[in-house]
Amino acid sequence: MKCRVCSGPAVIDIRRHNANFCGEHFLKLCRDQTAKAIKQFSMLERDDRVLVAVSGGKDSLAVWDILTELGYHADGFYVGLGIAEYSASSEHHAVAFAAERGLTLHTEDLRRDHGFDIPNGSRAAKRAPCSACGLSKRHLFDEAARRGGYDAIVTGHNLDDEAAVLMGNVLHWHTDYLARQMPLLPARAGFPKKAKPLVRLTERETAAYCILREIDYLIDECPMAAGNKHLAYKAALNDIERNSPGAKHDFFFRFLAQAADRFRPGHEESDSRPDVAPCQRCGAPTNNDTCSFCALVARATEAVPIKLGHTRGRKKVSS
Ligand code: Q46
Ligand code: ZN
Ligand code: ZN
Repeated sequence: MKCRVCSGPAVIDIRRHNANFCGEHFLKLCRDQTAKAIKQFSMLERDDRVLVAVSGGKDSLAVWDILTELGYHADGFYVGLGIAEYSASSEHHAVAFAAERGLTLHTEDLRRDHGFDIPNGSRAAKRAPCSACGLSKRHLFDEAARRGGYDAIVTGHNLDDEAAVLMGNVLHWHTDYLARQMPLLPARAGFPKKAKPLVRLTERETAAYCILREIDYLIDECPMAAGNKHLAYKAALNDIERNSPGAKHDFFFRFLAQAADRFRPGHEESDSRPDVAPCQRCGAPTNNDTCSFCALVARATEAVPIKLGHTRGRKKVSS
């Protein structure tokens, strides 16, 4: 197996590119594909201050590493979810990555700063754990970016993630979600722009990137993901991809090129969003008097007697 670029010994085959790559040229391919996605979707300006949502897993550490390699000013933001050993280990990996590279990582902790954790809080609020978790992370990333004056929030979503979400949205024709399934969501009404620069890479490739770059990432999946439909869609797409290399890429990128416009604001099939005003509790932009996160905090803490710590707000752990 020879590298397509230099004919040296290859370390990875990528069937959808019909090519093999040595370590050096595979790392270059990952950086090039990320730069191509940033350019293709006008995700970032060269002088943007970027806040990377870091979980300690392969994708978030890979995107943080690649953006730094590409010369972007990228800081990290980690949210502690209070999910037993998983959260302890994910924080350890995020903190260690930042410390080893002299990068700035801000942290916030649901239990310490907001009085609940995902397992107990979601039960008390009668929400699915991933729903409470997603809502909390979106809110806290937005707020951290607004407070810190960041221009963009970057997440490590890869091609497998986006194709699986698309499959779920198409299967159930969630047209309002299809309208937002773009690799770049522009800034609007107090929310910073959100970008997914890894959409041209699969999770196999981000894992290989981390191994070759000697990035120590959290391998364990969140225990709350078990039974998640998203995982079933990923497995189904992997089956299809095995017989038809490139199908996953075409499914997602041809949707973007040929169908996504139909669901965007301004098009008759898209939904229209009402104006936003500051949340009466936290000041975040919201469509209601109280934002969804503050409503979740109220319900999640009613029945959960967790003592608040002394430290509120973001904590900078490394720079
Ligand atoms: S961390 Fe949170 Fe995921 Fe765990 S509780 Fe669900 S959403 S599975 S990215
Ligand atoms: Zn090579
Ligand atoms: Zn609020």
